Amino acid sequence: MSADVTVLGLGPMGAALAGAFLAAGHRTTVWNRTPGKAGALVAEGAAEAASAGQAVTASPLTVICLATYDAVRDVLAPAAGELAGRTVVNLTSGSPDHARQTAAWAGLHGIRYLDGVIMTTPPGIGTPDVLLLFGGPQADFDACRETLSALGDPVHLGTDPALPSVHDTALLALMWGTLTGWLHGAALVGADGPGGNVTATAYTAVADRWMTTVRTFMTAYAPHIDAGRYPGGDFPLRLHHMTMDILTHAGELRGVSSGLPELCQGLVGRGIEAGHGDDSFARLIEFIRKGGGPA
Ligand code: FVH
Repeated sequence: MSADVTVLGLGPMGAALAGAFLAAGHRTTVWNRTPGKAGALVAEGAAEAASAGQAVTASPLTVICLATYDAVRDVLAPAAGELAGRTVVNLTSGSPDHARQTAAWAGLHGIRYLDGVIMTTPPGIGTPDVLLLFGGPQADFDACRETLSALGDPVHLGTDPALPSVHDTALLALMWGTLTGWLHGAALVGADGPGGNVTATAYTAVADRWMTTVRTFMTAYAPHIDAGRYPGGDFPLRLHHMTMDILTHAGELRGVSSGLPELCQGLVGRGIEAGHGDDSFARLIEFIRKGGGPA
């Protein structure tokens, strides 16, 4: 038996969520502040409710996905009575404080609450390996895990409702850092030789293989960060710095922007100047953390 689910908010993401629940066979009730956005979903079998309060009484589980947490408060507060004893999964983007405050509010009203983030854009919803991250009581997550799997791969990070938001920004940092490095590489290979003879597509096929090695670096360095000890092994900061010279020089030869190599080399240089040339790359976390460097 597929569980019934209510979706509050039919922006691009809310509509994609509702569509995925319908596609997975869940009886789905939808509501949006501004009428007129439910037509396509109703045609696919959704029930449209006249108010948020009416919508939440249709299902044991309500998924809310609005523009802001202020909007979430505006919508949920008047429906608090109807929501008591039911579960709310909030997939609105916000800060860790937003998540904790909303969880505390839900607790006061006897509402089961999970905070979550979606690590994709609307067209990715319903893809089995797309990450959706959740925080809140384990039992509440377990109770709706199967329903949420209609959206992608739901992962429970822990009982703290702020954990998804904390990971959201960290994963965005990883994405933009990685994409900037990839673009820099595409600019380098595209500027090589007369007319630039390596296409971004050809370069990306090789870069994709290289990411396997980059992942092994992350996996090896993470315990260094957690332990606060950074054994350099056969690839210490000193060697990173020398290798970065090659990158800087290659950019100069091809007239490619020097912003990224300068950023990397500046950071590694600070580590070496502070006496950490024999340490691993992970030592640089101390120059990135709040305060910008060790005492
Ligand atoms: N779209 C995306 O790619 C990203 C991917 C990652 C996560 N986000 C977050 O999802 C939330 C919803 O995003 P959205 O794309 O659906 O569109 P938004 O424009 O952010 O939200 C539109 C809905 O919010 C409703 N809304 C706004 N203010 C209020 C309010 N005061 N009371 C009730 N509802 C409100 C709006 O209603 P309406 O304007 O149609 O009446 C839409 O339903 C968001 O947090 C992203 O960061 C999406």
